[in-house]
Amino acid sequence: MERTLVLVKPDGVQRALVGEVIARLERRGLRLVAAKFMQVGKELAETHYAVHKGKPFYDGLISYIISAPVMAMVWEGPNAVAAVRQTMGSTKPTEAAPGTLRHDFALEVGRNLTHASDSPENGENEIRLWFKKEELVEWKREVDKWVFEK
Ligand code: IDP
Ligand code: MG
Repeated sequence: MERTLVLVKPDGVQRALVGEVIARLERRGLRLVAAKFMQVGKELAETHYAVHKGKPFYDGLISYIISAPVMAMVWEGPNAVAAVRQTMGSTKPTEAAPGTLRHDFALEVGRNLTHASDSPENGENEIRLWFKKEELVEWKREVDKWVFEK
């Protein structure tokens, strides 16, 4: 089953939107694998966002992500990466489709509430970076057969 890393970033935590993000992913049918509420250190932030190093928004992005706690989670399901990014909406909230989290709860790209892995491969790498193997919970739900075709 495909897995993806999801972060409710500091603005989402401060604005009490952690429950909203979880509720939408749960209702979509995705299965929660791991979750931890944590303060992000500079080293983890820089490793996580290494691909953006050198971009004009990089310093602001690092200080944003370490400015307050985040809710880090792993979710799984068929096409979990694409499904979660669709539920989040486009990076720029003013370009996000109505009904997405970023459309419904954000205005600025530098305060866009959530992170989600952008490919299955990056998902695996990000999950390895943020979680220990023993923090990932393998489980089944009674409802799985009504959500997952196989
Ligand atoms: P994503 O979060 O939708 O995958 P990325 O392009 O990977 O978007 O950028 C990572 C994060 O960096 C964004 O979610 C946003 O918080 C921040 N960011 C991206 N572009 C800008 C920008 O132009 N100004 C400020 N922050 C930005
Ligand atoms: Mg990204």
